[in-house]
Amino acid sequence: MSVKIIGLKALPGIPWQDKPAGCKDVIWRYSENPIILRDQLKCSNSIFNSAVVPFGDKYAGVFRVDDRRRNMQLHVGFSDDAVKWDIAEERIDWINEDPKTAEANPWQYGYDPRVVFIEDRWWVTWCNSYAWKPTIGIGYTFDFKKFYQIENAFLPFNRNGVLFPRKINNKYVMFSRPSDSGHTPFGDIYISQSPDMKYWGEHRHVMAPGNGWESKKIGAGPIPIETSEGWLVIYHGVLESCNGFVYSFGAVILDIDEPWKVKYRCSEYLLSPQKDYECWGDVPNVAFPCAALCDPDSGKLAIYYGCADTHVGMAFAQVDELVEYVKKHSY
Ligand code: BMA
Repeated sequence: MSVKIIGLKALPGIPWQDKPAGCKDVIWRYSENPIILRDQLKCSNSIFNSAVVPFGDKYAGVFRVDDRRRNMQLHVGFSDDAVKWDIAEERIDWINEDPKTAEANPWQYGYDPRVVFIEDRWWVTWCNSYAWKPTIGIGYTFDFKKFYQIENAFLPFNRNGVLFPRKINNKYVMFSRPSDSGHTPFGDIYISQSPDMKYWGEHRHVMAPGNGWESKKIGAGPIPIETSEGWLVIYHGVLESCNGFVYSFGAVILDIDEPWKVKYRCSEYLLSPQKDYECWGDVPNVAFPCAALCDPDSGKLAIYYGCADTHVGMAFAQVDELVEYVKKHSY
């Protein structure tokens, strides 16, 4: 492989699929999509925008489950092969060890989780309700059994908080996307930095909306992947049509030491909602990526994305091909 993938471990047991003959795209969908169906749980109206990670020699994840009261909840799940998931019926019951934090921020709702291992634990970020307004919640777990919540990173209104997988220049680094209280008609990606996961500052602008497919708003997706070419970041972009928003995803490569600096930004989307399960559901025309699993030796990549705010799909790529594609179509 021409592109080196840094800091990731080999992935066992995933039933990878090769690019289908004749496929012209750099990303291809899993043939059995969607991999998680909306009614997999007794309590679920829908299961989508979810985060998965390697855990021991298997896989674990935090899943967005909108229950049948249409409340947005986070549930833990486990898998042997990263495709068939066993998701808990009960939502995660966050432990808040600081009574002042617990009092200030009782659980209301949470959605669109991301999960990443940094140093000694798995960190979870999500869109968390504070005073019934969205901002970035943060928590961690050592074992996917007990989950601890700490202070929210920011004031409302904010969404799409995504951590980098290691400190950069001795600071934790997180993307976020300041927003409004509703279905925000704007949105740029920013970076914030923190010495301790509690106090966030040194905010930097990364990117504004761009070409048609991402002309309304953008937001970071899976955890960035460190490569010899820079941070490979998959993100969603939104187009506003006469029939509502259309969520696709694309990719950008950021500078390793100053990740607010864009090196290459792909002018085209990589995947847009075109299959029935992406176009039909509670919110039509949504492909919303929240996680990616990457095997460093083979460069195989599996991207997990919410489909139509209803179920979870999976798509594959080859990291070196993807990096070359982004560079070739950069503007
Ligand atoms: C965004 C978020 C996502 C959702 C998307 C499309 O604002 O709420 O959770 O997938 O809208 O409805």
